[in-house]
Amino acid sequence: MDARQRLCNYNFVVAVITRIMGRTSSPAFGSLEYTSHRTVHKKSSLDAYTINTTNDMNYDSFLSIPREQDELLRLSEVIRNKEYVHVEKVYGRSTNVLEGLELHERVFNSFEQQKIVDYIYHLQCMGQRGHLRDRTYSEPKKWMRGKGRVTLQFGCCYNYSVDKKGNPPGIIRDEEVDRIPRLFKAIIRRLVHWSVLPPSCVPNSCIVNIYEKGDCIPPHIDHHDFVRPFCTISFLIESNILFGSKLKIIGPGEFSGPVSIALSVGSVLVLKGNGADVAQHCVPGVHAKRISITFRKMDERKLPYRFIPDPELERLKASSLHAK
Ligand SMILES: O=C(O)CCC(=O)C(=O)O
Repeated sequence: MDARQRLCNYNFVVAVITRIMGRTSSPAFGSLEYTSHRTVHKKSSLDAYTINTTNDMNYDSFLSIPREQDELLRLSEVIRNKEYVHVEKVYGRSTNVLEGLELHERVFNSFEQQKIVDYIYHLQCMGQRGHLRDRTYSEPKKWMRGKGRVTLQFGCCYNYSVDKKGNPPGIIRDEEVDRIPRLFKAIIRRLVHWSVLPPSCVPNSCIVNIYEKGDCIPPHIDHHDFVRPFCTISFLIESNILFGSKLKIIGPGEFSGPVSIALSVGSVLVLKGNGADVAQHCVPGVHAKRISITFRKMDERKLPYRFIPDPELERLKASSLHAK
């Protein structure tokens, strides 16, 4: 039994004891798999949780900043870099392949990171115990260094390459995964209210990547089943992301490219324009455990057949808080 499984078992025991004692657990963790009362359609425990608690809990409290004044202070501390330039010849033309990239740093502080990461570990435990929908949680077999990383998908099932059933890369429209959890909706709300993402592009899907030491994501351009902009939030360690019109694969988890951008902890990288569509990007094998969450809005023509829009996300509009 490895440390992760021990933690999973520990969380399970704590949750059961908590339930027996009739208390609810901390909202940051949620009592996801154990809220079995009034279950509506228990295909996934996360679903049961979402359905049962829609009106019970204000998800703002997950990332609570008590007063508007504090939020303005926090907002003023965000560092935004929107001036990335790297010129390459693309189809014979000099092109800034980084046009459209933005890095917003200090969007999440260490306290918030802790809540988010703890919650992700909790989701991972649920996945390991089979309490999430089949395609929500995926833990690939490690057969060589740099291969595979744990992923959790919400909102839609995305296929990175042709799967066992012959589905091509992209959104698998007839596959269901769990809906976006409340804490992640609170994150989206912040991204829109803090002008990291425009209200016209509120994400309705996300992928959590849990990288162990040595795990990577190879060079790619995100599929056009997702509209632009989309964004990635980084947690646990600072790591580099490489960009370039043609990134090179040197070996397992080893890549090279002309531009390396340091993704600080709590930062949000926004991809659009050439930065999303001309340049490839990749994360070389990480030096220690890392977690990222990529939020994306699906092209309306590619929505899963049984997709139900989330009213809270639909209502999201730009707040009166103004970014720098
Ligand atoms: O982990 C990251 O920062 C990058 C993730 C990514 O490129 C993706 O999910 O497509």
